[in-house]
Amino acid sequence: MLKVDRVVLYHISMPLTHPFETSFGVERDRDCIIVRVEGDGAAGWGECVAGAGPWYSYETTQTNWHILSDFLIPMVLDTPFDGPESVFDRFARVRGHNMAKAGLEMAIWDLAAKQAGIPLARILGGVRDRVPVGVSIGVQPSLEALLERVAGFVEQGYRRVKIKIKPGWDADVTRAVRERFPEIPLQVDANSAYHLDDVDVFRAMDDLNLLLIEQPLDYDDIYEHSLLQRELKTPICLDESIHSVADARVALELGSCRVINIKPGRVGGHTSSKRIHDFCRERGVPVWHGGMLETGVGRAHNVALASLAGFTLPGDISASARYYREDIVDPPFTLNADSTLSVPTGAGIGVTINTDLLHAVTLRTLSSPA
Ligand code: OSB
Ligand code: MG
Repeated sequence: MLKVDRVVLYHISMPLTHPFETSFGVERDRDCIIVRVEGDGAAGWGECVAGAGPWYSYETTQTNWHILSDFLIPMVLDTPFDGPESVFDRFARVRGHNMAKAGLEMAIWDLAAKQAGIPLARILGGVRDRVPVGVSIGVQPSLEALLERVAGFVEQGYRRVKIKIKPGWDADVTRAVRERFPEIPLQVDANSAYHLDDVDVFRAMDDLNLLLIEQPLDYDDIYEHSLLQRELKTPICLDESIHSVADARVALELGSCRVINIKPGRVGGHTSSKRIHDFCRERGVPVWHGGMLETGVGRAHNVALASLAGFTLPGDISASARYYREDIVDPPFTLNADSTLSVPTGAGIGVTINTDLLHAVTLRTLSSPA
């Protein structure tokens, strides 16, 4: 039996070392909720990946706070769980709000792993002790700045590069990066900035030997992606459009993509991620682990999940220093020479929380029961 006695929410704001610009806007700070759950003398940690505004999806820090405090936390404190795999299904009564669900669900997975004294990666079914990673690079002020930034990350040892694209910053810049770095595994992410009649933009990138084109069309579209995929040799990868194993099934049946990006926040946590992973694996469809500029708490969860066998493409899980001057976990995540992050070997998420720094970046807290 897995019993949660107390849940504490921390709404935090941490400055990013560099502004992160995508087709939906610029982020300068990471505004999010860190979740602590307590049970049987142990504490588990999770992170809600929504940001301050509803730009990537409809969820925000404020909706996460509301859904957690008014609905999800009471469901957890009510009744013990058989195990962490049953948390997601108990939350099914709440429609949507996957990022709110995931922050709490993943904290409970950490708690369960700590109570069992084993690494989170192990109870999730991970098989790797290091996970291959790349770097996601935002829109830059100029092409020169972009080429310099790519070169800097390549020098640091990142062996897979993703660049953000948006109308006016797409095929030409991608071609320029490909010409400067002819061999580097390269992919692009549009964050839903295009429409079907922009097909020529993607045709112009189709001969650049890209690993994939991520979420070119609407954030909630699956059908039109199937029409675009037919026109391209390059695999389309869906991010924003996939919220469940049911969505993944529709996308693969329709031929809307050949690769899926799994972000546990977007799909409701580890259990839902594992279902999508297992479904894709059975069908021989590669998955990779996306990122949401997580602090070390979310990053530790991502590294553990990405250690499952089906995560065969490099993840958007860069080292702590790529995002933050100082991370809220000890030790921070660092890049290995082979462009991997090591999966922590301690119990649960395997990193400890730097509580002084956590408190320093906290805007408000809520403890249930008080
Ligand atoms: O679409 O993958 C995305 C960051 C915030 C919101 C959406 C996305 C991203 C990234 C960053 O690409 C990946 C990372 O955490 O390094
Ligand atoms: Mg994306």
